Amino acid sequence: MKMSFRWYGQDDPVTLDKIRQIPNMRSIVSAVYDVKVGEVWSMSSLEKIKDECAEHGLIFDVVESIPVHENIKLGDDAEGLIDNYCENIRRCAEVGVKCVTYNFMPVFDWTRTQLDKVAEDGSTSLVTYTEQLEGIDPLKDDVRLPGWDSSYSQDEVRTLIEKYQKLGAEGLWKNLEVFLKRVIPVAEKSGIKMAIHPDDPPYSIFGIPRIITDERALDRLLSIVDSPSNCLCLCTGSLGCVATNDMAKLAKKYAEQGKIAFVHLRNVAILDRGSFEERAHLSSCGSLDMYEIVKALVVGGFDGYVRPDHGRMIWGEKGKPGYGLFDRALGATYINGLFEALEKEYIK
Ligand code: DNO
Repeated sequence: MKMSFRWYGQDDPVTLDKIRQIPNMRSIVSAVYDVKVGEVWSMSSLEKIKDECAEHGLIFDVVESIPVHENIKLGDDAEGLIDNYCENIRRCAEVGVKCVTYNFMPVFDWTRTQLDKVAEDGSTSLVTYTEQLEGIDPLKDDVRLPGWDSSYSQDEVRTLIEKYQKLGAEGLWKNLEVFLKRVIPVAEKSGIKMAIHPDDPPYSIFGIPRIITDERALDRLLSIVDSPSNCLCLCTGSLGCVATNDMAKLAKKYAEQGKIAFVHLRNVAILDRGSFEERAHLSSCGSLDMYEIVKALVVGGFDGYVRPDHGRMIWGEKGKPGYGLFDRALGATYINGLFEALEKEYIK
């Protein structure tokens, strides 16, 4: 297992000085944020991230994400944008990146209805309550939810939503297929594993299709291009917020197939009707059995990247929702403990 931590670059209040002090920290997960989605990343921006990480004894070898432009997902004049995407993969490889995370979620990336739900112990975390989602109609209301790309105006968001509603799930699959058939061979040649992030949450919202939601979808995705570079980012908190996704089973199956390039470890409490709360990483804090999930990875032979995913805000920390230092560092330490114990037990 290669322990990693997400870093949002120089503006991130969680600095590399701090990240390097977390025990067993190895890799930095980052991206180029100085150009618009769809454009080519400059080599100097990539090299700067690499050098800064190296100065702190860390390796920049995971990218999260090279975002996929909406026109690629919509199959609308996508050719040149896919060319740029391939070029970005080649450039990432030049600075030593080994794994690139991406998602194929229409319009909205991860979606929560509240960012600061106060728990009994005074910590706050991100939650999605279905009753709050049901009160929102993005076609009528002016809404902004956390995780959404703020570069779109409300009118642009409405137009996009209508296009996706028309496209439907099968149309989206078709465009994913076009994308993968172009991108995966380039990644394979560049020595990069492409790790698709599941939809978060893994069900359709506002009548827009979401397709990377369960085991069937993951099987279908992997069958589109047979390549060691066509891989998964197993995000336990995304897939795991619906009880029908058995995370330990999925971890074992895809680890054995060598298809898990990256793991986001996070615990959630599954509530009624699709609602869920993000919780501390420990098994007893949420619905997921983190021990069983890590055991499945270890026994399945997983040797990719792991990062503690979203943390709560604790000890008065203020920062980017889900991406403070303290709770993610506690998560990393817990995850280190699980891996150490399980590797000693099962890897002889
Ligand atoms: C949320 C993240 C996602 C993820 C993208 C990958 O915190 O896990 O935003 O980075 O979906 O493309």
